[in-house]
Amino acid sequence: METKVATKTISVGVIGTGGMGTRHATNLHRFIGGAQVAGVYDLDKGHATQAAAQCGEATVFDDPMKLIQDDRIDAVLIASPDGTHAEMTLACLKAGKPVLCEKPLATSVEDAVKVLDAEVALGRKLISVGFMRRFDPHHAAVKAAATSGEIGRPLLWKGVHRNASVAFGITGATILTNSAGHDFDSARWLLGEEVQEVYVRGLLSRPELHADTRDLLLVEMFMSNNCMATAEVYVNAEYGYEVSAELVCQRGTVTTEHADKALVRAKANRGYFVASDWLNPFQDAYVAELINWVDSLQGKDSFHGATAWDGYVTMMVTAACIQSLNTAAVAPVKLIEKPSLYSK
Ligand code: ISE
Repeated sequence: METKVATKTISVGVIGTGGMGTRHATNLHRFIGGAQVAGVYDLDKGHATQAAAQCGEATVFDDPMKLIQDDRIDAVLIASPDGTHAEMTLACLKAGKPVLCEKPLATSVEDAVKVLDAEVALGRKLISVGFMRRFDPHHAAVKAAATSGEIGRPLLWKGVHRNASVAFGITGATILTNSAGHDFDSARWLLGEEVQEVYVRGLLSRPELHADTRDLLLVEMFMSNNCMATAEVYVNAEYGYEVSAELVCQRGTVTTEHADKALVRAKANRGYFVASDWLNPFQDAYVAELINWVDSLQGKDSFHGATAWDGYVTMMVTAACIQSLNTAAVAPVKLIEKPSLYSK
């Protein structure tokens, strides 16, 4: 990540102040000493104004492009709807500003390639992508155990990704683009290998849903170096939100721990609460991601999270998964050669 003058407070503009954008903005304001929220934008100006009020002195912009170009903004955090990410990220590159873009980096292969090409042409890594599981302590512990060498090399990644519910009529393609991207990134990152082929099947969990819905997906990934990965992505699990990952290694396995540690006795039951969405289970990860991002902008550290290359690869895997789901056949993932910018 590019360096700025060390210790300069980074003025961040936040685009999109729905649940995720507001969480990032308030995390920046409360927990990140080296940054301030200087601007916010949302299509719903009322939302933007509410978020600004929680973050001190932020200016409410009425146009995201003006926020990106404004001299008072050093860096941009994009948390607007998925379909806007590529265009906003390209505008940040044009303005020469670092950007932390929520996943997905793009919603089509064409746009992902456009963004990657633009950054490679610029020759500077300005883009970071919000695959926050890379900063989650539970996932990081799995990575550390796997790379310790104690249990041999990882062979298989197994993921479970459950959401309580999603909007009526959502398609398998949207779930693969919006939700499953986390699993593709987690598998690549934890195995340290690239996806070569995928096979996806999906089903409709309840007859009362739209007939085209595929809300329970099984994804199989065949990876480089003779590794495999498999994910259950179920977005209408009703009971709550859960994510886990397990690595089967040559001489042992390692699995993420659940975040909720308190034993609760209530309603003739003894057990653990389950979160209703991702904001609290991944709160530590969101904060760690922001700390590392801002440190990298201040020249104190390099950014350890996902780059535009990872965002591009995820979109390529997503497109292959959509093809596989539609054809019930194995689909190849054909990546371009990794530009040298991302090997540094
Ligand atoms: C959401 O946008 C997220 O990022 C969550 O982590 C994921 O679990 C959910 O499916 C997405 O919609």
